[in-house]
Amino acid sequence: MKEKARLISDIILSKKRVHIVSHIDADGITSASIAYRALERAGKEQTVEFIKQLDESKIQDIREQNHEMVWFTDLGSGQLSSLKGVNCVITDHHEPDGDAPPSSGDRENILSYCNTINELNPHRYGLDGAKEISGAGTTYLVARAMSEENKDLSKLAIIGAVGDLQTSEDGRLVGENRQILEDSIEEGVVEKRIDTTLYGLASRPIQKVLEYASDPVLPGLTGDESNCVNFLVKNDIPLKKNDDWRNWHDLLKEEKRTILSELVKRILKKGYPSENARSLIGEIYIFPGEEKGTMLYQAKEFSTLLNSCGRYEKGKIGMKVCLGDRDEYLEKAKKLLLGHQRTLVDCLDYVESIGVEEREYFQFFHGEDRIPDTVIGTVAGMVLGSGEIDRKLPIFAFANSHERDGIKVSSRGTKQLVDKGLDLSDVMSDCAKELGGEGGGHDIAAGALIPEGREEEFLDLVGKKIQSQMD
Ligand SMILES: [Mn+2]
Repeated sequence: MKEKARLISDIILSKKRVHIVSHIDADGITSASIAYRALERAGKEQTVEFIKQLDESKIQDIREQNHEMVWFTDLGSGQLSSLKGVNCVITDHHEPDGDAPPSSGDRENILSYCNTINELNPHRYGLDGAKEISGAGTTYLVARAMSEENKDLSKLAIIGAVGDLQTSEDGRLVGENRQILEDSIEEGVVEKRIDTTLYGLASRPIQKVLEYASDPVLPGLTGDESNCVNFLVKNDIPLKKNDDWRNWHDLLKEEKRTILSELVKRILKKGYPSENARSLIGEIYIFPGEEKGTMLYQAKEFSTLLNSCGRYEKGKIGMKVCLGDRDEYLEKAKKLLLGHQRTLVDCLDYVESIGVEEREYFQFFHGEDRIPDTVIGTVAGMVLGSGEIDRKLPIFAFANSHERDGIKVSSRGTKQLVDKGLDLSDVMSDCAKELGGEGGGHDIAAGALIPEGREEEFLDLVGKKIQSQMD
């Protein structure tokens, strides 16, 4: 991959102007930010655009714009054969499209093919694009090849990987991501710690961290603020320091230890799986250069902020924050997040009211017009992680997509299911294609767009496909 990154870097450095086209989520926003800063440092002129999906009409637009060079980040590999003749480079980690040569086989052949299309993608090297490196990671490798000075951009690659849920069960980044993590630690922009994996450590009061916990669910505490307050008081944890709420990073080591061991006891006593207890503790990534007590202090929260910019189609606001704005654009980003959180609460309430229907090989719900297609994937993931439904079946969620004229489908699995053979990327792309739609993504999380009114047919195909994968 280093070799390939160097080649792409040489191509980019030979151009004057580069147009960046990136995916509009945390990984895509960090990818574009890495590319933007690297180009700026190299004295290039650069423009950026964020898109939800690289479809045929978008490719046609780009073709007609006649850019000197287009740099696709966090997308492009799935549309490789349609991009022939576009003067471009690609740094991506999604599954390459079916018409491209296979990712295994004769190494020389693969490398020579890759050399003609200038794409950097871990799948070409037998690496797992869902776990080992993200779009921001592949983009970082090219930035790093462009100049040693870009080593500090490794921080953004860490945010991208965390945002794309590449960490393993114990919170750790693995594979190529680990190398990037080492760069970032050497550079002093990231620190790794063993701590709790619960969300909101930097920006929420402790009782709110417990109340909002969803992965894992804390029995008797999740969703019940007064129980959370009582729990802390009973364990002699002061909630405030002077007049301010304490956050997790304000706690003493012993206080953290008390809370965690009490939580583990609670989870086990209520009969939840021991892996829930284990998943409470893991590796976390923090940024010493950011203000403690803000959302930018920890990778998980930083990436959440960027994802909410993406969902409201405000990729550029997220990018400004990545590039260092801590003022106007940070405030805008926070407003988007607040709105997003309200939306999610409403959506979860809706799913609870309609219920999740179980079939033999999967479970599903339909968000109709009540769940925006931009958040349907997140909602599906939250429902699967809620502790209220069976985690032994992957979940599929539908939502009407007016903008794209069809039905958006999102699916989420678990690591256990993937280990047993589940590959949602294949499920979504095959089943959608059969109905004249399109789909793809990762083995553990994938999406599709299918024609209206074909949901039942789609589910039939999905059942058969999963059966064939798991048997
Ligand atoms: Mn990505």
